[in-house]
Amino acid sequence: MSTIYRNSPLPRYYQLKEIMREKIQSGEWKPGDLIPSERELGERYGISRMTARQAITDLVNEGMFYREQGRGTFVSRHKIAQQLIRLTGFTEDIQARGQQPSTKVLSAEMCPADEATAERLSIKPGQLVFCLNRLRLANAEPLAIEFSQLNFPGCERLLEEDLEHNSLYQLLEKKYGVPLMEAKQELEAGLAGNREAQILHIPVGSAVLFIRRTTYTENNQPIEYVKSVYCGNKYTFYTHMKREQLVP
Ligand code: 16G
Repeated sequence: MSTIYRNSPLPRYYQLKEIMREKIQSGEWKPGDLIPSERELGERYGISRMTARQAITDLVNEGMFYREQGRGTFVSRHKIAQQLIRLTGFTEDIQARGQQPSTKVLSAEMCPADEATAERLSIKPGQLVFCLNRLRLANAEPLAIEFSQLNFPGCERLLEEDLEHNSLYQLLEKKYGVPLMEAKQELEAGLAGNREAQILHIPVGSAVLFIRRTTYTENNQPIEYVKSVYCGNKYTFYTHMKREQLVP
């Protein structure tokens, strides 16, 4: 993406963020580089300064950029920290490690939401949601089983997608116009039962990590509730924490 599409369902500041992210990922903008000013970005992409400011501020908050008083905004040098606070999906995570992601779809169907799912997705129990069960692999080795339940207008169209060869997050953002804004996640240690052991090719009783994630689009609207089981010995979760500055 290198242009801002006026009739895209994605907000303009969000499109600009993606453009700037791509410039960093492709190496066009290097750590320590001064990025164009709000005015320059506004002129280049035909958007208002306010919109450009919102995109820059978001990337400053994500740790991609840092501001220096009176000098401008620069690309951060702390590459790892960026990865830690960005909301990413499996495909992106595995590619960032230089490995080859792949997927086996175990099932994909519309099914009624149970109580717990309905609560997470702010809908009524029994409402039909898109349910996707996938085995996720890295370099052809099974890494995780993910059971995703999605609800947004038109989510049933996902039934027609090739989810074996496409990233769900990329489809949501690029094709369905559903920007992913934030996620809440719970992690819990556990042991693999029969079913998990069989699918993940690990012995019954191996250490696994159970993860539950709720992902939100704009206006705090939950769209995805995912329950996953990760092989305990193959995945590391990093968190980057900052101590709050005490105001004297
Ligand atoms: C991650 C997410 C999962 C999301 C998936 C999308 C965790 C624990 N879960 O695995 O919620 O559905 O990515 O991946 O990180 P995709 O874009 O490759 O389909």
